[in-house]
Amino acid sequence: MSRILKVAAAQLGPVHLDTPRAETVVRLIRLLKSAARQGATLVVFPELAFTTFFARHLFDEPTRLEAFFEHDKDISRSSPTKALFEEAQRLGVDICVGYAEKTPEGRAFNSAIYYSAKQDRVMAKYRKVHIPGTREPLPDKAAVNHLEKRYFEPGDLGFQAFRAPGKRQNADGAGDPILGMLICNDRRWPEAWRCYGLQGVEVILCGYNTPAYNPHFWGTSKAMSPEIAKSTAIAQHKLVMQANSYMNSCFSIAAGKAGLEDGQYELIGGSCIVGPEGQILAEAATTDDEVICAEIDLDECRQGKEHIFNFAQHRRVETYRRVVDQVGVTQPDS
Ligand code: CDT
Repeated sequence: MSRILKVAAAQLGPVHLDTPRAETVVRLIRLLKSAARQGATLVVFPELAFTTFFARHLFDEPTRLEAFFEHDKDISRSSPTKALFEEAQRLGVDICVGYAEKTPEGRAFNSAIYYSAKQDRVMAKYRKVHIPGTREPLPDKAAVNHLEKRYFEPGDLGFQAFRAPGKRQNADGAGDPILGMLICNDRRWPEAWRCYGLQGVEVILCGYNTPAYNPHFWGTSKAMSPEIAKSTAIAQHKLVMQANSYMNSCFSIAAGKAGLEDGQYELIGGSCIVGPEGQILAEAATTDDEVICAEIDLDECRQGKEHIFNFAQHRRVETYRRVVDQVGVTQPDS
């Protein structure tokens, strides 16, 4: 019995500092419509999809910073973001989208939500856990900052899997697809994937903004050329999506923001859809607005889940203590 789903990643080309939110929403809707035309019923959008990657900037004026956050509790009902959700409802397409969340208490998170068209509501929220970069700007004035630690708290919702209602194709007793969300840097942490793997996740939805070249943070060598750094960043992105999909026997959909923001800050493209054997099923060819689609059969997750990565049969938790008891490295004395 197959459980087939057509899914899409909606890659977004550059969004600039002064790009009005409404203009970006129009582009997101265009991508959504294109995915729907190709038959997709689930579309993943990038991290911080409504704005530029503002964490590279230090804002002196608090109001300037606040303008990048969504302050409404339910962005599927407030302007200008609600237009995207209304269109998803009209098309019957579920969406996962990232945004900068400011809670009524003033807490700031780098968040993603899952909107179910069938239920016409946001039915799951996730907040990025591993916050990269620094709190303070780098002393080197020429450096491109990455101030996520200044602007966001670590997520407090954990890695909670959920089912997408109504996305089961046949009534063979299998439940609706089990999904989990990740945001950018979280995709590099196997602990995050395993938390979802242990809930039987079948599809990971991941939005990202990954710099192509940022020698203060990025790359294995400061001497790396921008070209090598970019191809390495793309290779590492695919490596973690493919390896972790394989090791948790699940599909994954990665949607990036790409291209040159403000004419000088380059983000990698490489949006992709990966299968449970670690194989790439679809991959973006550009660094601009682009939709990629794949038909996925969720039952293909079973081979791995029932055999090589059958957790119940093979995991040896008595040997994994360090993974939760220890944060940093403790080297052996001898
Ligand atoms: N957005 C995000 O999390 N980007 C990181 C790069 C951080 S470099 C300090 C990433 O893992 O792609």
